Amino acid sequence: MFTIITGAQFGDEGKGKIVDLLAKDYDVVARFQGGNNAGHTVKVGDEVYKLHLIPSGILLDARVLIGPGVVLNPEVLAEEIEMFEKHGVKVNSEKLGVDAKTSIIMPYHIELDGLREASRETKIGTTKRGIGYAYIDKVARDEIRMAELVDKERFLARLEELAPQKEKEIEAMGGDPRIVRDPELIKRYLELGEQFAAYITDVSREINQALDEGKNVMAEAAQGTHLDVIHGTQKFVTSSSTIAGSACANLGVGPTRVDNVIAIVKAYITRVGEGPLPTELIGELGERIQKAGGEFGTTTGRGRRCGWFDLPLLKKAIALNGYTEISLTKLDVLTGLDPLRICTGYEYKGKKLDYPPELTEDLQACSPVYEDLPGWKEELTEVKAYNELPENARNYVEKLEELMKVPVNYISVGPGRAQTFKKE
Ligand code: 2SA
Ligand code: GDP
Ligand code: MG
Repeated sequence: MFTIITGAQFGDEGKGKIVDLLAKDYDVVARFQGGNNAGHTVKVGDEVYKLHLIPSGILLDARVLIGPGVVLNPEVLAEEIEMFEKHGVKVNSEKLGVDAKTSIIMPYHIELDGLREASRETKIGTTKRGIGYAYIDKVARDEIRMAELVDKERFLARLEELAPQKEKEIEAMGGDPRIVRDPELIKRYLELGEQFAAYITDVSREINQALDEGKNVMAEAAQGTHLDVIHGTQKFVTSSSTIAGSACANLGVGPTRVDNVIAIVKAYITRVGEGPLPTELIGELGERIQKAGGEFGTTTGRGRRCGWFDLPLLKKAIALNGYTEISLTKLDVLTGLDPLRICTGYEYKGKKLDYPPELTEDLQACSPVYEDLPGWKEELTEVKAYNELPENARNYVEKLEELMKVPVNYISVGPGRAQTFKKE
């Protein structure tokens, strides 16, 4: 069975939590795009793990893979492995594999990301992790791949070839070009190369073989649908494709092998960084949701902007991903809010829209049209079954399901594994 899990909004829907929950039934879990801009939180008991690169299936028996469409900062991978070892979770080459073609994030990518963001008049609000510049190098065919990082001669030769151009670029943007050939950084990258040599694998081959043997494979996306580099709210997007089709393209698995596509949907909406968010709540109510939901960037700590559930954006996510089921997260956060508002359409230049316009500029000019539902006062975090939910909470879920026309399978009412139940 091949299952793809993606975020249906702007990221941070709770992918980490749901992947961890479902991973017990999977033999392989693979990350297919993005890099350490991602922050996926997994809470087990009192331990909270914030994962940036390693797939969220790591705490179960699954083999975890990082695909060739990921941009990988080796220092971050080393830190993550160390963090797990400190918690008694052994990460070795039997547990984790990294594709030979995975692009490496170099210190100059991070420098360039910061310089470019500082020079932009209209900011994107990137995570400044060098993601965009690593992807630029991938498509420009100037990347350094994992297979080169782990081979000293190849790595040094490739860096020598690329360095003059990188130094020129950094200098032109007012930065310090010495970062490109900094001897300490090069020494560190070579050490990391030695550390990761054993992890190299062919991810496409492994996944296809696993599927041939009847095993279960899960593809885990990072960020969210509307941050997709092609279909998202450009230019306020990340630099990779975050939607389900991207899992096939980036992992090297044919689309005919896909069985399920699971949406992770937050019961409201958040966005971190710049860009349109039609239902954004500025002021007290937005701050209340931000606080109740702990809506702060898992990687950068930035406050996430919060808003009411946005159906037009969800409809587009359903079209882009072809979802077969939905996991609805963070329902508990809505406790005490009355009424609850669902944005069912937009008003745009005097017209009613039920689907987002193609262009970001036009989405920015849309005002939400709401349908109100009564809220509930009860805490939901201890609820263990769907029929234990207050009636108004069930009405809210069922209204969303009716509007989305995709079945809601799981409901999450807290960050812990046990705070999840099936919607019977
Ligand atoms: P980048 O760094 O080039 O990918 O930034 C481009 C845009 O993509 C957004 N982006 C994200 N949005 C939500 N969550 C992300 N991961 C972290 C988290 C974010 C954090 O889990 O909270 O800690 O701030 C993520 N990564 C990238 C980013 O905000 C830009 O709008
Ligand atoms: P991801 O990037 O999609 O994996 O999401 P993040 O981990 O960045 O952000 C989701 C946050 O919400 C994390 O702090 C989770 O622990 C937390 N979380 C996940 N599901 C729930 C839920 O149902 N209720 C509450 N209150 N928190 C949740
Ligand atoms: Mg996140």
